[in-house]
Amino acid sequence: MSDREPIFVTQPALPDLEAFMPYLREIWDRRMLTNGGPMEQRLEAALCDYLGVKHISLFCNGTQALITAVQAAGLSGEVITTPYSFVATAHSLLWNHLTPVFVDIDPSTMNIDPARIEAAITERTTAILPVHCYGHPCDVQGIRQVAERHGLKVIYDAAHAFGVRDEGGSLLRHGDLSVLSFHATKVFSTFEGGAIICPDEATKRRVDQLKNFGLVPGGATVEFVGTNGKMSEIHAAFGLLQLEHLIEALDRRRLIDQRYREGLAKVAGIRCIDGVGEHLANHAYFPILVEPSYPLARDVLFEHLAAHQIHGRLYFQPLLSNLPMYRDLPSANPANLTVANRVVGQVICLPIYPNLEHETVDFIIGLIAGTNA
Ligand code: T4K
Repeated sequence: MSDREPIFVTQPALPDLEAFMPYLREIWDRRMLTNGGPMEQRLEAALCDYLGVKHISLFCNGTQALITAVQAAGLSGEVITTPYSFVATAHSLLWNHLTPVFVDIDPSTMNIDPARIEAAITERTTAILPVHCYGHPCDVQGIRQVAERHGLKVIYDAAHAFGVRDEGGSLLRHGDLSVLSFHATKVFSTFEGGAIICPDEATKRRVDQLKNFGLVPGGATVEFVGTNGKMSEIHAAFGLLQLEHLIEALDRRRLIDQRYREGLAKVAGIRCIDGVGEHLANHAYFPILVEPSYPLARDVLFEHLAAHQIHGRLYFQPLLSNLPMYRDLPSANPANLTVANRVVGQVICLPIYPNLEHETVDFIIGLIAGTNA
């Protein structure tokens, strides 16, 4: 075992603690701690501005936001989704008494393959729940076309896609709703947190109501079976502080991404996944695929890295379709999901975060290339 300090897949970038003190003082003085306070409102406005979207509703975490987005869309029956994601994606459907229908992924992006969606549609299908996995954009046009042909709603799980853009603007503008996560491990964090991007003011009002127990504004009565999904003032304040440092943090991520790509380009059997153009991406994750031509099996390489204190992650193993609560669904049959079942045995997410030293990136590249073994 190496005597190096352990390096994990991510590490939150924390601003100077002193810089948080004025925010705390403001909250203490005001004694307004939650329930739509000024910090929450300021963060909503700042994020609309930063992300280039018009309506956003903040949540206590991404999972509650996802569950509420699915509820707000008013779905029934079956929802088509990807097996290659974090478990919160499929769980948001079960929480809403919906049946997930898994469709295989595109091997070049790891996102749901629109060409396979149509065959999975039945008369019970009401929506598609794709994931911009690793922050790499889905084929949004392909998905929109299928959805329009069949009158389906589209809710994007954009938990990884904070700040990602395409040629037309924010990636979050696609679909009926998009959902973000601001968990500690994410590009933009409020410790725990999340958000729903809404297409219009009326939808935002409904979502705001659903995350506040279903109370009508003012609290005179309750219209819906809502939840408590609100973001507290302290979390919102941390978000405001984080935003001040975000551009610098994204830039550092971009350089690390570039360094990995250059360093691994000549390593036979290692494939880096192409995302979106480098100035449009957020470099949230750095997944590599260990292909059969690499001299070691994926698990052997993973253990080799861990023995040198490099603790990557096998996101997203196990596949959702292989988990106990999903594996008996007809769509979970591995024969329908051959790409996802193959890729999940090849992937390693390497460490990437703003304070990761370039020397460590070179060390990791060296381990993978065999020069430091
Ligand atoms: N949809 C998708 C597609 C998602 O990926 C997620 C969450 C959601 C929805 C739901 O959003 P949230 O409800 O979480 O907002 C993590 C996160 O818990 C989860 O947010 C995330 N996706 C998922 C992909 O990853 P773990 O179990 O890998 O986290 P953990 O605690 O092992 O952390 C990984 C490494 O990060 C640690 O080894 C050390 C480092 N770390 C972690 C934390 C929490 C720190 O340095 N500081 C920290 O505070 O799940």
